[in-house]
Amino acid sequence: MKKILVTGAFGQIGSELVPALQQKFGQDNVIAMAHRNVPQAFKGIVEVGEVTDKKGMEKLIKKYKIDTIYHLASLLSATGEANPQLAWEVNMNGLKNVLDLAVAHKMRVFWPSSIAAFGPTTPREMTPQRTVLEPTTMYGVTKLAGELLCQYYTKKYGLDIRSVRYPGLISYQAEPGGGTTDFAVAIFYEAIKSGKYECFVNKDTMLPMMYMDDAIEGTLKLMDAPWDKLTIHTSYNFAAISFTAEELAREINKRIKVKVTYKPDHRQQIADSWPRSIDDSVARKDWGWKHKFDLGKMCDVMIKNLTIKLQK
Ligand code: AKB
Repeated sequence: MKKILVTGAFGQIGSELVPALQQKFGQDNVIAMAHRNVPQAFKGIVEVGEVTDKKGMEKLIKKYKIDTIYHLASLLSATGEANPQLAWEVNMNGLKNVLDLAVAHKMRVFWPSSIAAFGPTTPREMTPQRTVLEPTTMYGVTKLAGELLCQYYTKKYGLDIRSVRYPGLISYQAEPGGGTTDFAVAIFYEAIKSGKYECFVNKDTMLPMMYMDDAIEGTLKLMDAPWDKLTIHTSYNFAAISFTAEELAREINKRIKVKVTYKPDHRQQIADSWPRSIDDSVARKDWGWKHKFDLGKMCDVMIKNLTIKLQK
Protein backbone atom coordinates (compact mmCIF):
# COMPACT_ATOMS: atom_id res chain seq x y z
CA MET A 1 0.00 0.00 0.00
CA LYS A 2 1.21 3.48 -0.85
CA LYS A 3 2.22 5.91 1.92
CA ILE A 4 1.85 9.44 0.72
CA LEU A 5 3.10 12.76 2.08
CA VAL A 6 1.49 15.95 0.78
CA THR A 7 3.23 19.27 1.44
CA GLY A 8 1.15 22.44 1.19
CA ALA A 9 -1.74 20.15 2.05
CA PHE A 10 -4.23 22.93 2.84
CA GLY A 11 -3.45 25.26 -0.05
CA GLN A 12 -5.73 25.64 -3.05
CA ILE A 13 -4.74 22.34 -4.71
CA GLY A 14 -3.96 20.38 -1.55
CA SER A 15 -7.40 21.06 -0.06
CA GLU A 16 -8.92 18.97 -2.83
CA LEU A 17 -6.06 16.64 -3.70
CA VAL A 18 -5.71 15.33 -0.13
CA PRO A 19 -9.35 14.12 0.09
CA ALA A 20 -9.02 12.57 -3.39
CA LEU A 21 -5.87 10.72 -2.30
CA GLN A 22 -7.52 9.65 0.96
CA GLN A 23 -10.41 8.23 -0.99
CA LYS A 24 -8.12 6.38 -3.38
CA PHE A 25 -5.51 5.07 -0.94
CA GLY A 26 -7.21 5.20 2.47
CA GLN A 27 -7.22 7.93 5.11
CA ASP A 28 -4.39 6.31 7.09
CA ASN A 29 -2.08 6.32 4.09
CA VAL A 30 -2.09 10.04 3.41
CA ILE A 31 -0.12 12.40 5.63
CA ALA A 32 -1.06 16.06 5.23
CA MET A 33 1.84 18.38 6.00
CA ALA A 34 1.09 22.02 6.69
CA HIS A 35 3.09 24.86 8.14
CA ARG A 36 -0.03 26.60 9.47
CA ASN A 37 -3.82 26.88 9.20
CA VAL A 38 -5.02 23.32 9.62
CA PRO A 39 -8.79 23.50 9.03
CA GLN A 40 -10.72 22.34 12.10
CA ALA A 41 -12.98 20.08 10.05
CA PHE A 42 -10.06 18.14 8.52
CA LYS A 43 -10.22 14.39 9.05
CA GLY A 44 -6.96 12.54 8.65
CA ILE A 45 -3.32 12.55 9.67
CA VAL A 46 -1.73 16.00 9.93
CA GLU A 47 1.86 16.94 10.66
CA VAL A 48 3.10 20.48 11.04
CA GLY A 49 6.36 21.11 9.20
CA GLU A 50 8.32 23.35 6.84
CA VAL A 51 9.62 22.33 3.43
CA THR A 52 12.76 24.32 4.17
CA ASP A 53 13.43 22.05 7.17
CA LYS A 54 14.98 18.99 5.53
CA LYS A 55 15.66 17.15 8.78
CA GLY A 56 12.11 17.67 9.98
CA MET A 57 10.73 16.32 6.72
CA GLU A 58 13.08 13.34 6.83
CA LYS A 59 11.74 12.44 10.28
CA LEU A 60 8.21 12.33 8.84
CA ILE A 61 9.32 10.27 5.85
CA LYS A 62 10.93 7.72 8.17
CA LYS A 63 8.08 7.77 10.71
CA TYR A 64 5.43 6.96 8.10
CA LYS A 65 7.67 5.05 5.61
CA ILE A 66 6.63 7.45 2.86
CA ASP A 67 7.08 6.20 -0.72
CA THR A 68 5.33 9.00 -2.66
CA ILE A 69 5.41 12.73 -2.10
CA TYR A 70 3.11 15.36 -3.63
CA HIS A 71 5.16 18.48 -3.07
CA LEU A 72 2.67 21.33 -3.42
CA ALA A 73 4.02 23.94 -0.99
CA SER A 74 4.88 27.10 -2.92
CA LEU A 75 4.48 30.87 -3.01
CA LEU A 76 2.43 31.96 -6.05
CA SER A 77 3.12 34.71 -8.59
CA ALA A 78 1.83 37.85 -6.85
CA THR A 79 3.10 36.87 -3.38
CA GLY A 80 6.40 35.86 -4.97
CA GLU A 81 6.81 39.35 -6.46
CA ALA A 82 6.08 40.92 -3.07
CA ASN A 83 8.77 38.75 -1.47
CA PRO A 84 11.17 37.30 -4.08
CA GLN A 85 13.72 36.15 -1.46
CA LEU A 86 11.13 34.08 0.36
CA ALA A 87 9.77 32.76 -2.96
CA TRP A 88 13.24 31.46 -3.87
CA GLU A 89 13.79 30.05 -0.38
CA VAL A 90 10.49 28.15 -0.23
CA ASN A 91 10.05 27.22 -3.89
CA MET A 92 13.63 26.28 -4.79
CA ASN A 93 15.17 25.12 -1.53
CA GLY A 94 11.94 23.32 -0.66
CA LEU A 95 12.02 21.43 -3.96
CA LYS A 96 15.73 20.64 -3.69
CA ASN A 97 15.13 19.21 -0.19
CA VAL A 98 12.28 17.06 -1.48
CA LEU A 99 14.31 15.76 -4.43
CA ASP A 100 17.33 14.92 -2.24
CA LEU A 101 15.04 13.11 0.21
CA ALA A 102 13.42 11.29 -2.72
CA VAL A 103 16.84 10.00 -3.78
CA ALA A 104 17.73 8.95 -0.22
CA HIS A 105 14.37 7.27 0.50
CA LYS A 106 13.44 6.05 -2.99
CA MET A 107 10.24 8.07 -3.21
CA ARG A 108 8.15 8.96 -6.26
CA VAL A 109 7.47 12.69 -6.61
CA PHE A 110 4.68 14.84 -7.98
CA TRP A 111 5.60 18.52 -8.28
CA PRO A 112 3.48 21.25 -9.89
CA SER A 113 4.89 23.66 -12.41
CA SER A 114 2.77 26.43 -13.88
CA ILE A 115 2.04 28.49 -16.98
CA ALA A 116 4.22 31.02 -15.11
CA ALA A 117 7.27 29.12 -16.39
CA PHE A 118 6.58 30.87 -19.71
CA GLY A 119 7.34 34.53 -20.31
CA PRO A 120 6.75 37.46 -22.66
CA THR A 121 8.95 35.98 -25.41
CA THR A 122 6.93 32.73 -25.49
CA PRO A 123 4.38 32.38 -28.31
CA ARG A 124 1.14 33.28 -26.50
CA GLU A 125 -1.44 31.40 -28.57
CA MET A 126 -1.51 27.61 -28.29
CA THR A 127 1.86 27.69 -26.57
CA PRO A 128 3.72 24.51 -27.57
CA GLN A 129 5.16 21.98 -25.13
CA ARG A 130 8.72 22.84 -26.13
CA THR A 131 9.24 26.56 -26.64
CA VAL A 132 11.01 29.69 -25.37
CA LEU A 133 10.92 29.88 -21.56
CA GLU A 134 12.05 33.26 -20.23
CA PRO A 135 9.80 34.01 -17.23
CA THR A 136 9.96 37.49 -15.71
CA THR A 137 8.49 36.77 -12.26
CA MET A 138 10.39 35.14 -9.40
CA TYR A 139 7.61 32.55 -9.21
CA GLY A 140 8.14 31.77 -12.90
CA VAL A 141 11.91 31.63 -12.44
CA THR A 142 11.48 29.07 -9.64
CA LYS A 143 9.08 27.03 -11.79
CA LEU A 144 11.44 26.95 -14.76
CA ALA A 145 14.48 26.17 -12.59
CA GLY A 146 12.38 23.56 -10.76
CA GLU A 147 11.41 21.87 -14.03
CA LEU A 148 15.05 21.61 -15.05
CA LEU A 149 16.01 20.34 -11.61
CA CYS A 150 13.32 17.65 -11.82
CA GLN A 151 14.57 16.58 -15.24
CA TYR A 152 18.15 16.54 -13.94
CA TYR A 153 17.25 14.33 -10.95
CA THR A 154 15.26 11.99 -13.22
CA LYS A 155 18.24 11.51 -15.51
CA LYS A 156 21.01 11.56 -12.92
CA TYR A 157 19.41 9.52 -10.14
CA GLY A 158 16.67 7.62 -11.98
CA LEU A 159 13.92 9.24 -9.90
CA ASP A 160 10.26 8.90 -10.90
CA ILE A 161 9.15 12.57 -10.90
CA ARG A 162 5.99 13.76 -12.62
CA SER A 163 4.80 17.28 -13.23
CA VAL A 164 2.23 19.43 -15.02
CA ARG A 165 2.18 23.14 -15.78
CA TYR A 166 -1.07 24.10 -14.06
CA PRO A 167 -3.11 26.92 -15.54
CA GLY A 168 -5.28 29.11 -13.26
CA LEU A 169 -7.38 26.76 -11.13
CA ILE A 170 -10.99 27.48 -10.31
CA SER A 171 -12.82 25.95 -7.39
CA TYR A 172 -15.52 26.77 -4.85
CA GLN A 173 -13.74 24.97 -2.01
CA ALA A 174 -10.38 26.49 -1.01
CA GLU A 175 -9.80 30.04 -2.17
CA PRO A 176 -6.54 30.71 -3.99
CA GLY A 177 -4.09 33.12 -2.41
CA GLY A 178 -1.48 35.35 -3.95
CA GLY A 179 -1.91 34.36 -7.59
CA THR A 180 -2.54 36.36 -10.76
CA THR A 181 -5.37 34.10 -11.92
CA ASP A 182 -7.26 34.59 -8.61
CA PHE A 183 -9.70 37.07 -10.22
CA ALA A 184 -11.40 34.13 -11.97
CA VAL A 185 -12.41 32.76 -8.54
CA ALA A 186 -12.96 36.08 -6.72
CA ILE A 187 -15.51 37.20 -9.32
CA PHE A 188 -17.82 34.30 -8.35
CA TYR A 189 -17.62 35.16 -4.63
CA GLU A 190 -18.41 38.83 -5.26
CA ALA A 191 -21.13 38.07 -7.80
CA ILE A 192 -22.98 36.04 -5.18
CA LYS A 193 -22.18 38.26 -2.18
CA SER A 194 -22.65 41.76 -3.60
CA GLY A 195 -23.48 41.57 -7.30
CA LYS A 196 -20.44 43.64 -8.22
CA TYR A 197 -16.75 43.01 -8.74
CA GLU A 198 -13.74 45.20 -9.43
CA CYS A 199 -11.41 43.10 -11.55
CA PHE A 200 -7.64 43.60 -11.22
CA VAL A 201 -6.87 42.74 -14.85
CA ASN A 202 -8.39 44.41 -17.91
CA LYS A 203 -11.39 42.95 -19.71
CA ASP A 204 -9.35 41.60 -22.65
CA THR A 205 -6.97 39.59 -20.50
CA MET A 206 -7.15 35.99 -21.61
CA LEU A 207 -5.49 33.25 -19.58
CA PRO A 208 -5.56 29.44 -19.56
CA MET A 209 -7.81 28.12 -16.76
CA MET A 210 -9.14 24.79 -15.48
CA TYR A 211 -11.87 23.66 -13.13
CA MET A 212 -10.37 21.97 -10.07
CA ASP A 213 -12.06 18.57 -10.60
CA ASP A 214 -10.30 18.30 -13.95
CA ALA A 215 -7.00 19.33 -12.35
CA ILE A 216 -7.29 16.66 -9.65
CA GLU A 217 -8.34 13.96 -12.08
CA GLY A 218 -5.50 14.84 -14.44
CA THR A 219 -2.95 14.83 -11.63
CA LEU A 220 -4.01 11.36 -10.45
CA LYS A 221 -4.08 10.10 -14.04
CA LEU A 222 -0.53 11.30 -14.65
CA MET A 223 0.63 9.57 -11.46
CA ASP A 224 -1.02 6.31 -12.66
CA ALA A 225 0.43 6.47 -16.17
CA PRO A 226 3.02 3.85 -17.16
CA TRP A 227 6.47 5.41 -16.82
CA ASP A 228 7.60 4.25 -20.26
CA LYS A 229 4.80 6.26 -21.91
CA LEU A 230 6.10 9.55 -20.47
CA THR A 231 8.24 11.56 -22.88
CA ILE A 232 8.41 14.82 -20.89
CA HIS A 233 10.49 15.00 -17.72
CA THR A 234 10.43 18.75 -17.23
CA SER A 235 6.65 19.38 -16.96
CA TYR A 236 3.66 18.65 -19.19
CA ASN A 237 1.58 21.43 -20.74
CA PHE A 238 -1.87 20.87 -19.18
CA ALA A 239 -4.90 22.78 -20.41
CA ALA A 240 -8.67 22.93 -20.46
CA ILE A 241 -10.27 26.32 -21.20
CA SER A 242 -9.16 29.86 -22.04
CA PHE A 243 -11.34 32.95 -21.68
CA THR A 244 -11.00 36.69 -21.19
CA ALA A 245 -12.13 38.37 -17.98
CA GLU A 246 -15.02 39.89 -19.94
CA GLU A 247 -16.08 36.52 -21.39
CA LEU A 248 -16.17 35.10 -17.88
CA ALA A 249 -18.27 38.04 -16.63
CA ARG A 250 -20.66 37.57 -19.57
CA GLU A 251 -21.04 33.85 -18.86
CA ILE A 252 -21.73 34.50 -15.16
CA ASN A 253 -24.28 37.16 -16.13
CA LYS A 254 -26.26 34.54 -18.03
CA ARG A 255 -26.87 32.94 -14.63
CA ILE A 256 -26.73 35.72 -11.99
CA LYS A 257 -26.26 39.47 -12.31
CA VAL A 258 -22.83 40.90 -11.62
CA LYS A 259 -21.59 44.37 -12.54
CA VAL A 260 -17.88 44.12 -13.31
CA THR A 261 -15.53 47.10 -13.49
CA TYR A 262 -11.90 46.81 -14.50
CA LYS A 263 -9.04 48.40 -12.61
CA PRO A 264 -5.77 46.73 -13.62
CA ASP A 265 -3.04 46.68 -10.95
CA HIS A 266 0.50 45.25 -10.80
CA ARG A 267 -0.86 41.80 -11.67
CA GLN A 268 -1.78 42.97 -15.18
CA GLN A 269 1.88 42.93 -16.18
CA ILE A 270 2.26 39.38 -14.90
CA ALA A 271 -0.87 38.25 -16.79
CA ASP A 272 0.42 39.92 -19.96
CA SER A 273 3.62 37.88 -19.75
CA TRP A 274 1.76 34.54 -19.75
CA PRO A 275 0.21 32.49 -22.57
CA ARG A 276 -3.40 33.03 -23.63
CA SER A 277 -3.90 29.39 -24.56
CA ILE A 278 -1.89 26.20 -24.28
CA ASP A 279 -1.25 23.28 -26.63
CA ASP A 280 -1.34 20.22 -24.38
CA SER A 281 -1.45 17.61 -27.15
CA VAL A 282 1.63 15.83 -25.77
CA ALA A 283 -0.12 15.17 -22.42
CA ARG A 284 -3.24 14.02 -24.29
CA LYS A 285 -1.16 11.61 -26.38
CA ASP A 286 1.26 10.32 -23.71
CA TRP A 287 -1.13 9.68 -20.82
CA GLY A 288 -4.62 10.22 -22.16
CA TRP A 289 -5.33 13.61 -20.58
CA LYS A 290 -8.86 14.91 -21.34
CA HIS A 291 -10.74 17.72 -19.60
CA LYS A 292 -14.46 17.56 -18.84
CA PHE A 293 -15.40 21.10 -17.78
CA ASP A 294 -15.97 23.82 -20.36
CA LEU A 295 -16.69 27.45 -19.38
CA GLY A 296 -20.48 26.99 -19.09
CA LYS A 297 -20.33 23.81 -17.03
CA MET A 298 -17.70 25.37 -14.76
CA CYS A 299 -19.90 28.45 -14.15
CA ASP A 300 -22.89 26.20 -13.36
CA VAL A 301 -21.07 24.24 -10.64
CA MET A 302 -19.30 27.27 -9.22
CA ILE A 303 -22.49 29.30 -8.79
CA LYS A 304 -24.55 26.39 -7.47
CA ASN A 305 -21.98 25.29 -4.88
CA LEU A 306 -20.73 28.71 -3.82
CA THR A 307 -24.30 29.89 -3.24
CA ILE A 308 -24.82 26.98 -0.84
CA LYS A 309 -21.41 27.55 0.81
CA LEU A 310 -21.96 31.28 1.34
CA GLN A 311 -25.41 30.72 2.85
CA LYS A 312 -23.97 28.63 5.71
C1 AKB B 1 -0.85 32.15 -10.17
O1 AKB B 1 -1.69 32.91 -10.67
O2 AKB B 1 0.22 32.55 -9.66
C2 AKB B 1 -1.12 30.67 -10.20
C3 AKB B 1 -0.48 30.01 -11.38
C4 AKB B 1 -1.00 30.24 -12.74
O3 AKB B 1 0.46 29.29 -11.22
N1 AKB B 1 -2.53 30.43 -10.20
